[in-house]
Amino acid sequence: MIRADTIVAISTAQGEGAIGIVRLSGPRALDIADQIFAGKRVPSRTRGGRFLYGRFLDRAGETIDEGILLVFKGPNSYTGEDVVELQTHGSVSVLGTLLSRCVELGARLAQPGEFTLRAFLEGRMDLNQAEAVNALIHAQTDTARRQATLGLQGALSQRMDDMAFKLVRTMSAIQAMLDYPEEGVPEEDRITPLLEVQTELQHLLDTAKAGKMAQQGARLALLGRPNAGKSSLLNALLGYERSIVTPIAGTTRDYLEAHMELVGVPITLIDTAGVRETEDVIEAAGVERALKLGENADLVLLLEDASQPREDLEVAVPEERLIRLQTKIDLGQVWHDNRYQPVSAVTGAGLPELRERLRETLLGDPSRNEVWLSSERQVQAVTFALEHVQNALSLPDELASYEIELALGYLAELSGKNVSEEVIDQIFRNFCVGK
Ligand SMILES: Nc1nc2c(ncn2[C@@H]2O[C@H](COP(=O)(O)OP(=O)(O)OP(=O)(O)O)[C@@H](O)[C@H]2O)c(=O)[nH]1
Ligand SMILES: [Mg+2]
Repeated sequence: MIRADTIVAISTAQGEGAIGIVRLSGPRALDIADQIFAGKRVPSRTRGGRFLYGRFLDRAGETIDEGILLVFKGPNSYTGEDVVELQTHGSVSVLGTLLSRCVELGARLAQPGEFTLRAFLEGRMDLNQAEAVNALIHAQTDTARRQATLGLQGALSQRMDDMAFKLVRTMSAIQAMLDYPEEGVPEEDRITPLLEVQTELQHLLDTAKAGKMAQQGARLALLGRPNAGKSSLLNALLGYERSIVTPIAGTTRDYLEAHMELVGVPITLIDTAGVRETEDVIEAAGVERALKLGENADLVLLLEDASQPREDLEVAVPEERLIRLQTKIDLGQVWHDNRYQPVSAVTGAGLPELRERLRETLLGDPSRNEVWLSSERQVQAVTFALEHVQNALSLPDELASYEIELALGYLAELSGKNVSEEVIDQIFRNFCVGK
């Protein structure tokens, strides 16, 4: 499929840098390059995969900058079309002028993610891989990067293909059975592949939580009575003194956020005001905020001082989003409750166990070496596929065959076959311009 228009964008980040890149893709990319570039060779008469050194010119023939021009001839390029990259000094003015010149010569400004969209439409990558490109660009942690790289290499699509193969095998077994009922079909062709696919889909769904966390991160609120040690624990987890700590109850009044990576997840830690009844209007407003933040956080660390008589605090947070901590354990423990995990911000005792608990709660236990489901779109398709595989297991042959076909449809949708334009738009809208 040949697209008529040629797109252009600045592909490097905004602002000054050592190098900046303007990228062109489409049928006129080489023609525009010929007009903008002056060097020993002419871009359109160069073999793909080459780079040329020369000058980039404006309309009057004056030099905008010196630089390097890279030529990729379709279909051997990122988008599958002719692609040209103009590498110059990373100057806002140089890049802006080059971009305008390309538009003057007939290119159109690219939409966010339009280069990758073209790569997808040209069949250079499937939709899972396109999503992984964006995930990689936005990856904030090592875990997120690893996952995106796996996705980019096609790990998810490979698993889909393996499952589709098994489903097709069952379908033909059923077909044979319907056509030649007297022959009979061995169990391993009819049931076993379905059971295997069922297990595999369930397993994939179990990775969704980790996938979402690794990509989107989590908000962790520290809640407790005044002086419970919230600010001290925040500082201990961060590794520096971010929040003010004093022996005076009511030190933290407004909430405070700090960002860090914990167990491979981008985390926003939120220190809050100690919860108590108070006449002080400022403190009362802080307490109200604290409780609200707790309700909206992905996880609440509820802190209580182990060295003081119990002063229970009830919060409106469901158990699965709650980790109870007994603080200042170095000062001794005057009460016991095995729902509480002991920690000390001063000695660091219990912090490794807390990190481990956070890893389990936030990520579950998926293997780091396998690909995790990372988008709502993927989770939905896998959920539906699983539903139909389960139906196929419980229904008689004629109906099972139809259910398998539906399951196959959802697996195909995952890699981008038969998806609506709307879904595709939605995915690429979140991309950067120039990718
Ligand atoms: N020995 C010991 N002291 C601690 C520990 N954690 C906090 N403290 C002390 O307890 C006091 C209160 O600590 P903060 O971290 O300010 O407590 P907070 O929960 O933030 O208090 P508010 O901001 O008032 O709600 C300070 O004097 C800290 O030094 C701990 O693990 N061990
Ligand atoms: Mg505090």
